Formats: sequence, structure tokens, C-alpha cells
Amino acid sequence: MLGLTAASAAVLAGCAKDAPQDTWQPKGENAQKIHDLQWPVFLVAGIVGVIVMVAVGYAVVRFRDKGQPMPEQSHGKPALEIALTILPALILVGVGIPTVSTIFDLADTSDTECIVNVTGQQWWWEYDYPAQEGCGGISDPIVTSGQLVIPANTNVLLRLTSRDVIHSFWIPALNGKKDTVPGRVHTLRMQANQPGIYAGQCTEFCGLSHANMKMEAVALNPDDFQTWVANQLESYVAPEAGSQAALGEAAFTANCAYCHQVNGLSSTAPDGTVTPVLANPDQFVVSGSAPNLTHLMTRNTFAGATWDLLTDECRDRVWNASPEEFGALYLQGVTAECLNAVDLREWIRNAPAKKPMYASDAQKANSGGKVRGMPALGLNETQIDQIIAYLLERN
Ligand code: HEC
Ligand SMILES: [Cu+2]
Repeated sequence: MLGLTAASAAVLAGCAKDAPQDTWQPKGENAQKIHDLQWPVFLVAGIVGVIVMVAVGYAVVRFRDKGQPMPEQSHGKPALEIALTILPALILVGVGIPTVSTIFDLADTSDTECIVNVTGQQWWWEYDYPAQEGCGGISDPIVTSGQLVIPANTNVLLRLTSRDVIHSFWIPALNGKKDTVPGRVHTLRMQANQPGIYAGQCTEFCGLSHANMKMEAVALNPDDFQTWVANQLESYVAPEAGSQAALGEAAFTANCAYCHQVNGLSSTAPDGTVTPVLANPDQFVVSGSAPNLTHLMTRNTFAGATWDLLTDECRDRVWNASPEEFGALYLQGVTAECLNAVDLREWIRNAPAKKPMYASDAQKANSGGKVRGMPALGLNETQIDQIIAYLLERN
């Protein structure tokens, strides 16, 4: 009885309207195909399950030991045995045909309209958009992280891989999950019927902060998507000389830019030569990479989509927007009024205190001189103020 109550509570909780990762609420064609398959399969399995349970219950009660003599031993009933072999075989074929055909449908890549490369690493997702005619046209590559931005009503093909261990990419409202494996490229279709944010999380245990490795797919209508692309490709605007942000630029160049790329950032030597500042995360980080921060404030979560860049109030406005209003709100990015400075400051102050990166001191010592995730940098509060002012302009 207790088990039944717990099971039905779990089922009901799964059906709750505000469960953003509910596989029973598909929001795109691919997830719909899975849904159309899973409910009849569950139904058939449920009916068979009930019949078997009732038959077992009946046999247990009816033929329990009441001190009666041993029943006469027989050598089977061929008719019944043949029937009980054919019936399950028919059920399996009945379930198998639509299953195999759905698997083939979901593996199709011939109708791709847009390509995004997805790379998992401990413990965040990087998305890079190759230059392409697809996606409505992208003239130069774009690199971002955490939030996968896609045009709605478009067949997007994700090419998934990993830089360290096996992770698994899953946005339940849009498709099933697919493992990301180092050295391999797996493909996964993505299509969203409506603009909005669709939550997901890494679904292959990948180390200490596995639970802090989330992701979000953000679907924009195709016009808004073009605006997003144009924003990502906007060239670098240096902070106004003498401003807080300008001090932040210097602090960023000294403390952050050897891991994090900001496209267009350059440094000027005393003799006036200008050189681009290029990140070398492969020399410092175990996974060999760190998020590109060129347009950090166009996304609204950070560090594996685990913390919000927006205050609760501003976040709710974006997440709860109607599909018509959503794009304009998302494209506003993070403004000074909406910045969740608390979590961002904590992150810059001491990232490993926020997101556990080492299971033990021994693991830390054995990381080959490189850091796992983002290290604590020991900056003072003034430097953090300046860096935040600088980052706020990365929109
Ligand atoms: C040794 C390399 C390294 C240095 C130096 C470094 N970071 Fe990071 N940073 C990382 C890595 C790796 C991640 C991804 C960690 C994660 O999400 O779990 C990260 C994540 C971030 C993020 C989240 C980005 C996103 O899109 O999710 C921000 C913001 C950030 N760092 C800011 C900074 C700032 C500001 C500095 C300088 C004060 C800095 N980092 C210095 C390696 C570094
Ligand atoms: Cu993972």
C-alpha cells in the first residue's frame, strides 16, 4: 500500500504543470515522436503487468499450502505453451515496429536547416556555430556556453562531443538524450515549436559537479534569432577611458584573459604596438577550455547554467513571458539593474567554493599542474567591482 501511494505520488508529481523537464510535455516535433511512442508502449506494458500480477495473486491465494496432497505431475500443455509463446512475440513485434521506425526518424539528418556543435566538459557546455548558410545565415563562427540559442520551428542538428569524460545532452521537452563521448561526434535533432526556454541537465554522471552541469535551449523566432546572431558578431567596444570598466579591462587582461577569450580584446605595449589578447586555456585547465566571455551578458545563466545572471524578478519576467513577448525580453540580455551581482561576485571571488571541483586534496594534487574548472584567484573587492563593470559591457 505504501509502495503504491509513493508510486502514484511520483507519477502525479511528474505530471505537474510546472515541471520543466517533464518528458510527458513535448514542445517540439522530435520529442512529440518519442511521446507518441512512449504512451502506447507504457499502456501495453501496463496491461500486461496488471494481467500478470492478477494471475500471480490468484495462483498464490487459490493454490496456497493447506496441507493438501501433492498435485498430479504432468509434462506440460502444448496448446497453452505455444499460445503463451506466440502472444508475447506478437506484442513484441507490435511494439518493435513503431519503435524501430521512430529510431530511424530521429536519426535522420537529411532535413537539417541549421548546425550547432556542442562540446561537454567538466562541468559546462560549449556551443559553437560554424559559419553557414543555415540558421538563416551566419557569416562568422560564434562561440557561447550554457544556453543553446536556436531558431524556433527549424530543424537544428547538434553535433555532440566531449573534451574529457562522457557527458549526456538532454533537453526533455525537445528530444531524447544523447551521450557525448570524447573522440566521437554524435548527432541529435532539435526543434522547438515555440519561442521560450527549455531546461535540461547533463544525464551521465561525469564527476563531482555533475549535478551543477545544466543547460538550457533558448528558442527565438527566426527574426529574433538573426538579431541574436548579429549581436554575437558585433565587434569589440573598449570601455571609455578612465571608467571603472576600463580599470576592469586591465584587471581582466591580467587575471582572466589567459583562460577566457574575449574577441577583440587587445593590449597596447609601451611602444604603442597593439597585440590581440588570446586565451590559452589548454595550458591551464584540465579540459583545455574555458567559456568565451565576449558576449557574456547576452546569456542569462552562467557556470553550467547553474546560476542566474538575472535577479529573480528579471528572470521570472523572461521565463514566464508569452511566446510572443519572449524574444524581445531575452534579447535585452543582462542590464545593470537586472544583474544578479551576488552570485557573479561569489563566483569571481572563489568559484570552487560555489561549484565543487575536487573530490579530495589528492585529486587536486594529481591534476597535472592544471585546474579543474575555474580556480579561486584571490582578487580583492575593488578588482571584483572593476571586473563586474567590465563584464556588464560584454553584451
Ligand atoms: C585558470 C583558468 C581560468 C581563469 C584564470 C579564470 N577562469 Fe573563469 N572559468 C574557467 C572555467 C574552466 C570556467 C567554466 C567552469 C564551470 O562552468 O564549471 C569558467 C567560468 C567562468 C564564468 C562563467 C561563464 C559561463 O558562460 O558560464 C565566468 C563569468 C568567469 N569564469 C569569469 C572569470 C573572471 C572574471 C576571471 C578573472 C577574474 C576568470 N573567470 C578567470 C577558467 C578560468
Ligand atoms: Cu556532465
